[in-house]
Amino acid sequence: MDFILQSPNMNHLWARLLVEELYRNGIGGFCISPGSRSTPLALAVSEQNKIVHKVHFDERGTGFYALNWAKAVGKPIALICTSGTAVANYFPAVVEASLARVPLIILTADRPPELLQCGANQAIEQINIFGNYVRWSFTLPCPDSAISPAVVLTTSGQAVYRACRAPAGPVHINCMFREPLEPIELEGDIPEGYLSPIESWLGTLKPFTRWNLPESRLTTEQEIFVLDKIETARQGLFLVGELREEQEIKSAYSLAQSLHWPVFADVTSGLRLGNRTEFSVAYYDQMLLLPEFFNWFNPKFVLHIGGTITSKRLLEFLEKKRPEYMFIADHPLRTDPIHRVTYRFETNLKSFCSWLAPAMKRRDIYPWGLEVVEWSQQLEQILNKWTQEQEELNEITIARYISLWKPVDSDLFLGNSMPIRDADMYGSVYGTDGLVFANRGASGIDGTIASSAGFSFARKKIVTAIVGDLSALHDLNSISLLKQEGVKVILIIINNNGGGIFSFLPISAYPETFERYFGNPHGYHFEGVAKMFGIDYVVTHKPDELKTLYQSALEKQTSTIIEVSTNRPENLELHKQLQERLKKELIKHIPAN
Ligand SMILES: Cc1ncc(C[n+]2csc(CCOP(=O)(O)OP(=O)(O)O)c2C)c(N)n1
Ligand SMILES: [Mg+2]
Repeated sequence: MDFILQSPNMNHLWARLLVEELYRNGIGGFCISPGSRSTPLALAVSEQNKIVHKVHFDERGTGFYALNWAKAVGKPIALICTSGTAVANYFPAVVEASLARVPLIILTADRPPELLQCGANQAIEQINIFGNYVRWSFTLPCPDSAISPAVVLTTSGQAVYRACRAPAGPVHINCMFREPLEPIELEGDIPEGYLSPIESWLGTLKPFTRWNLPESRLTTEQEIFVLDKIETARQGLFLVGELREEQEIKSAYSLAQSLHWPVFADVTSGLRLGNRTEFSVAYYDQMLLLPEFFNWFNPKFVLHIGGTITSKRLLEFLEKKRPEYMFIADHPLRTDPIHRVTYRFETNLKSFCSWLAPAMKRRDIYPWGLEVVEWSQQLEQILNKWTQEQEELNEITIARYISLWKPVDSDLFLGNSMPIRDADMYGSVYGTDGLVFANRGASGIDGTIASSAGFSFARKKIVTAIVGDLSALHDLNSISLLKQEGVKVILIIINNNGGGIFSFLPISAYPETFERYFGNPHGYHFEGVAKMFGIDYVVTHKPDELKTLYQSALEKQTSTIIEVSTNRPENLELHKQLQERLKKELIKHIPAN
C-alpha cells in the first residue's frame, strides 16, 4: 500500500483511503466528471490502473450511464463530481436508482464549513440534498489528523453495504475539502503514526469491515404454505415482471414450463421477446382490448415474480378481477400500484423458482388456459401479415422488426413513452434472448442515450436502443458517450416530431392546446448532431432498407444512429387499425356464454 503511505497531504490521503476501500468492498467502477473541488477524489481513482473508470463532462448523463452499468453488473458504481450544481445534476439518476433499486455511491466534493452560506463561489447546500431518495447519506468533514483514518474506511464500507442490502439503492457521501486541492507535499500535514490504527488493513487487500448481505429465503413453513396455494390454485396465471439477470430469467423460464399456467411476461422480463415458453401469451395486452375476452378470462390466482408491469391494461384487468395475488420479490418495497397483492414473500428470485419448479407434485395434463396460449399464437400470424403489408416503416413495425432482427448475444434498451409500449404490445415472442433494460423506476424520458451507453459498456455487448425524438433531444450530449471505448450502441431514433404518446390520451381531443403544449413539434433531425459528435448516421423509412442498414451497423465496431421519421396522427390511426384486426380475429375464438 505504498501509494497510501506516500500521500502528499491529508486531502489526498483521505481520498485514497476512501477510493481504495470502495474498491476492496467490490464496487464495479467509477464515473468521474471534471471539477476542481473533487481533485483529490479524481486523482485517487486515476492513480490506480486496477480501477475501471469512465470520465464524462455532464453529471446528468454520467448518472444514467452509471445507473445502467450498476444495474447490469449488479454491483455499485461510484460517481465523483465537484461542488455546486454538478451535484444537483445527479438528481434524476438518483431518483431512478432509488425507485429501481440500483446501487450507486455518489461522492460529491464540498466546500469546507467556513465557505458555506456566505456567498462563496460554487457553494450550495449539499448535505442531505437527495432527501429520501438515498439509502444513506453522510458528510465526511475536511480531512483532519484529529480523526482516525479508520473513520474513512468504515464510511466507505458502510456506503457499499447500505447501497447493496435490500432494498438496494443510491448512497451519498459528501466530502468536504479545504485547499490546497492539488497533490502538493505539505510537510507535517500527516502526523507520524497517523495510520497506525489501520496498520493491519494496510498489510492486506481485504476490506476493513467485512459485512454480509442477509439473503432472505422462505422458511419451511412458508414453503409449505406457498406450495399448497399453488398446487390447489384453480386457473392460475404466471406474471413475470422485470428481471435483470440471465440466471433469474433461466429459472423463471423453467418455472413457467413446470407451472402449466398461462404466462404473461413483461417486455423487460426476458421472457417476452425471446425465451418463448410453451405457455407464453405474448399479446395479452392486446387481447384485453376486447371486452368479450376481458369478461371471459378469469384467473383465480396470480403468481407474480420480478418487477413492475408495463401494461396499464393488464393492471386494470387484475384490479377488476381481484384474483388471489401472490407477489415474490427480493426486496421489501411495495410494488403494487393496484393494491391487490394478497400474499407477499421476500426471497431470492432464482432460488424461489429453482425450488418451486421441481417441488410441485402433479400438474394438470390438460393445463388451464391453453386456449389463450393458442389465441395469442393466432394473433402472431395476424401481426406478421399486417407487418408485411406495411410498405413504409411505422412505430409498430419497427418494434416488431427489431425484436426479430436483434442478434443473439446482444441486448435491447427501450426508451420510455411509446418505444417500450410498442415493444411490449407488438414485439415478437420469436425474437432472440438477451436482457431488455428500461428506466422504469420513475419512467423519465431523460438520460436514455447515456443509459444505453452504460448498459453496453457493462455488458460488453451490442445494445440496440429505441428512443423517441423528444427523449433523444433531452439527452443529446450523451451521444458523445456512444463513442467511448467499450460502448457499441445502435441508437434508433423514432422521430415523430414530438410526443407521440399524447395522441393516445384524452387531451388529444382538445386541438386548440394539444399541439403546442403536448405534441410539441420541433422540426429537428439528427444528422447534424451525429456529425458534430462524429457518429455514423443513417436515415430510412423502408423496412428492407432498415434491415440492410441495421445489419451493416451491427457489423461495424462503432455506434450508429438510425433515424426513422414517422407521423403522429397516422401512428394513432395505425394502432387503431391493427387493434381492430386483432380484435376481429380474437372474437372468433371466445366461447359464447
Ligand atoms: C424527464 C421527463 N419529462 C417529461 C416527461 C413526460 N413525458 C412522457 S412521454 C413524453 C413525450 C416523449 O416524446 P418522445 O420521446 O418523442 O416519444 P413518443 O411519445 O413520441 O413516443 C413526455 C414529455 C417524462 N416522462 N420525463
Ligand atoms: Mg416522439
